[in-house]
Amino acid sequence: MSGCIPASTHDSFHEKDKNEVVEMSVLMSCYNIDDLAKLARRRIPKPVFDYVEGGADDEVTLAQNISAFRRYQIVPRALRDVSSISTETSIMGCQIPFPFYISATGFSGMMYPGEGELAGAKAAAKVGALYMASTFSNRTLEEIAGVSDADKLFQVYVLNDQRLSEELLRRVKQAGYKGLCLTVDTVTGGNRERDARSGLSIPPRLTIKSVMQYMMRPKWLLGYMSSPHSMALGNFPNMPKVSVTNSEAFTAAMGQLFKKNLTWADAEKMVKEWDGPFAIKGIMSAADALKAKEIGATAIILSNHGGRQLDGTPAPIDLVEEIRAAVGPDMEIVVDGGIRRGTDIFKSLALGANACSLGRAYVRGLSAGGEAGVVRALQILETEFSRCMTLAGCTSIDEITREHVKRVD
Ligand code: LAC
Repeated sequence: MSGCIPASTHDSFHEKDKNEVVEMSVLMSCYNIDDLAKLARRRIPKPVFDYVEGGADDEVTLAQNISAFRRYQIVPRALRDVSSISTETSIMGCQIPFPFYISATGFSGMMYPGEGELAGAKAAAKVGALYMASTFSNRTLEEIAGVSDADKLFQVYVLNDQRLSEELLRRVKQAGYKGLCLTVDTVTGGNRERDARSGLSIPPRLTIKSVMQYMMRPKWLLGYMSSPHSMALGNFPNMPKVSVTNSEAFTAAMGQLFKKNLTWADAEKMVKEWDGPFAIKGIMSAADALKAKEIGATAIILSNHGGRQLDGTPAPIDLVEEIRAAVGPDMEIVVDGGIRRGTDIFKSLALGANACSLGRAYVRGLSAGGEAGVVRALQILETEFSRCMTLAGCTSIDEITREHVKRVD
């Protein structure tokens, strides 16, 4: 039977439609963040998956970031009118619909070839969430700023090359990023043995060790090979390409790129020059939290870089209470590390944090399905978090207090 629309057009239209419906139903059948990881594992090559999921040394900190949340139990309050609840709050001068946001993760072009960071930024804008762009994005900071009018933050690594660093900050201001976040836990690369074993190189290369792994993901491979952005350090077009062939080379490359003698005096200068919401990411002690406050930072992000840098450090959730007591009520505290459930976010807030930031939790969505996958990750956490608030008897973020959580050892 033949219709009026030429068969080929007709078919390709329906094919595209059908693919989108199938894709949506695949994503909708991911019921939690771990399900998104399972889907990502089937879609991206093993070396890239391991780069995302792996940690340093024995991955003790990586595991503890997650398991530490089990030390805290939620104490719900009963018989409260929860017919209407609001999850809205603010962080870094931005109004946000729920107390978590997308944290900076480098090289998104490896997780989602082509669009890379643009997919995450568009997804964030779709649900009103905050997106933090990384210094080491594959797309440029201007391209990321350009995909939506939504508020965005920028994560900065200070480089050895002072001129490049200054130029970067000038561009960040110009592009309209609302807040700056200085990462301080990456003066050299962590020892990531999974990457050495899987033969990961940055940018990915077909090595003898990894060739089969890449061939097994032809859709990813095609997208990666055909994108001009995959190999680029978007923000530094003139910098020689970072080409890292194993974890020792990664450590060496980081050592060369990053300013190793960065001090509190440099951070203070940056706070003054930025003159706006400023976070320090990688704070792990009350003493450093106080120092950050003293130099005028408006926020601290409690983070061990997702267990990717120094193994053996505590889980961020275990630091919240002590650090909140040290800095007082006004400084913003963000918990970064191990967030997999809405209840983790609730526990963080109950202990004294203002918000949580997501690394792997959103990258799993990105790797699983680009923009739609990130939207799915954010929706999952939003639904879980607001359900948790409702069941705990809280109708607004202010109502989540220390009494809603108890520590069990
Ligand atoms: C990492 C750096 C790039 O964790 O932030 O891999």
